[in-house]
Amino acid sequence: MPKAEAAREIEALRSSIRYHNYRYYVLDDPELPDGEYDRLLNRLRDLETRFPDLLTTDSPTQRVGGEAIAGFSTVQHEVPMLSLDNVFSAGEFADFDRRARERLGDLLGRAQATGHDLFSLPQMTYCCEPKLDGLAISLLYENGLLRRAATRGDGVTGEDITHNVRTIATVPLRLLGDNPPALLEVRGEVVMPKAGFLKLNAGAAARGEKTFANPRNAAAGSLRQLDPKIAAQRPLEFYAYSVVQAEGLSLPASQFETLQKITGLGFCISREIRRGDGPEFVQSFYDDVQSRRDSLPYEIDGVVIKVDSVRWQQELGFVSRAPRWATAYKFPAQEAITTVQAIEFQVGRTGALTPVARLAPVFVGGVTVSNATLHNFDEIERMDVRVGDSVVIYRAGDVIPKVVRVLPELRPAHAAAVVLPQQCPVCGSDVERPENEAIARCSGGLFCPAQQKEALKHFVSRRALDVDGLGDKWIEQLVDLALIKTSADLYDRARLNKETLLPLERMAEKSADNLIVAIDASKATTLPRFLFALGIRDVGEATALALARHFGRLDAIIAADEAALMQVPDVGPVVAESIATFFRQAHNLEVITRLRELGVSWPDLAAEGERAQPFAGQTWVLTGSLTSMSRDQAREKLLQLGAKVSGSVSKKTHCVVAGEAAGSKLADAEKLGVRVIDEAAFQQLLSGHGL
Ligand code: D41
Repeated sequence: MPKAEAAREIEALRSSIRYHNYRYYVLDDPELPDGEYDRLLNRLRDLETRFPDLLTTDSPTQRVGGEAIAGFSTVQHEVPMLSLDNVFSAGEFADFDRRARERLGDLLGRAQATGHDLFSLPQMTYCCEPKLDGLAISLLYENGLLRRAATRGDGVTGEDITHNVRTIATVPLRLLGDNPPALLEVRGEVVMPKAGFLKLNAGAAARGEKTFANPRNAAAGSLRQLDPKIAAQRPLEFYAYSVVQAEGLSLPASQFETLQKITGLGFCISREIRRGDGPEFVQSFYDDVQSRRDSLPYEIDGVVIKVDSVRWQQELGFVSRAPRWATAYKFPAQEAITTVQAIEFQVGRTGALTPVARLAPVFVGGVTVSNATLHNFDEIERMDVRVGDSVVIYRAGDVIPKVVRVLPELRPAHAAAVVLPQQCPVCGSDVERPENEAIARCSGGLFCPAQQKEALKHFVSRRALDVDGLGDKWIEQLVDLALIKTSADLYDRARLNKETLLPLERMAEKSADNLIVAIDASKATTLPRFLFALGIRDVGEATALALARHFGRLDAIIAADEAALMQVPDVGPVVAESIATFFRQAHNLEVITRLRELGVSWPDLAAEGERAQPFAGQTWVLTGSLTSMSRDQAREKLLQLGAKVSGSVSKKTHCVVAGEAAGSKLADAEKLGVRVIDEAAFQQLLSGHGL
């Protein structure tokens, strides 16, 4: 191929790849299947190898081009990177809003805006952004090419991290468009998405390597590497939040519109950014983002509120490195310091003793917390937590707060070390803690009322036998009154009937009737649910399903030895031993026999291989509400046909079932061009497969 022709093809390929990167990363709306994209990239690589002098550093193949660097050089920020002041409440934000408007009122030569007059000042328009919890960096482009990427540092002097930042797929190496600006400086946040962080840590843990405490540290650690090959393997993303220099590009006089505009140059911005007027709008934005915090792909620690008008921004200026026109409005702290008043041990379903710290009540992340988990005895020893200690506790989303560290310098002289009890605090049986295990267990088994209660709560739970209305409080009373001990007792009408139920606290005629009906209704179940309900150690829903699929019948599972059990996908020696041990216990077999005699039943499945799995390899997503079956039932049927069921739509989704009032997942599917079917079509499909 003549060189001139190669040059033309190379340019065309680069421009096409840049465009498809933009569709994929910025618009989240890819046009090309992955395979096609790879084909373009491979063709470009191939041509660049054959014509090495046509290789340029802005080529999409050159993200991990360079060698490791010897050390970081420093960079002077021409425009200082400002910091942000914080507010923590609606009242504090109202003060920020008032100050800004009063100041503008003065500056614009209007009447001094005080007291009542303030109300005559128009509302301020704000650009509202989530506050991503990552690292602020600055990107400098000359004639459309990425020249330099630097950390914030102290705001004036940062470090050159261009070699690592080039590896981030959402950082354009060359700006999109035909007329690149002579100069452009864009600032934003580098984050590691939560999903990528969990995967990275899981991999590190499996290899026995050090894990990162949070996504922010992981992102920072990745950018601090000398060798860009490491950063290239880390799932990092860049989100732009401001433009500080632009030559040869006219920018709108609005923060919000500026951000929209630079998406056209190839930058990603957060999807949560909104614009609106006044503190009320800001508060609704804050509440909305906070309520969705856990489901966002990245961690955030608040929102950032900016005066939208660039003209007003200039009028307001800044004080000691923080703008007067922007503020962070932080979510309540997730960490707090308090003292440990006692450490107690709770006994779980499998007898595991979980230490719980009773705390002096403390307000953290918006709620008052007075208990925190310590996970297991190892954790107590590792942190050396003592009664009387001051500790840092952490609370995220709706998970149980946990003790993260002790503050030894605040330890009182009388602080007492915790000893592992030798006897179960509930039933008095011996506590066992095998040599190399972190978990201590009560050896009482189903003799222990605590284990009885937890086993029963699990048995009736939604994903197990799903007994409607039999909540934890009822189970506790039923066990405390010795009405029931095992799951089989639930179905024994000589023990549990209207007369025996009525003496329970808060039990009325009607609720007793309803409860009996619900318990009876749960008798018709499925093999995977029943297996899961048994509460075998290490057997969660997925393993229960795999066992049911593999063996088809319960008796085959009971009869299986460890070697046979290990034939099941994902069952290793530890799980196989748990299962075999469970079915060797005479009392477990007795309970199972009684359950069957009392009418608990399920259809057998054809063992694996005999039954087709027409949906094997497909990922399905359910959205909206179905009228003919519950979401759980729909999910179960899909699993039976061999499909995987996922909670979110991606390019890889095979099909989305959209029920009534389907929301964002339906929109996602339509955007990605994923097949969508309604409930009627879904039912037809199921019946075609005998379900
Ligand atoms: O998401 C963020 N972390 C974020 C940080 C954001 N959305 N906007 C920001 N805007 C600014 C100004 C107003 C100074 C342009 C910021 C930051 N600064 C910032 N990040 C770290 C220090 C300051």
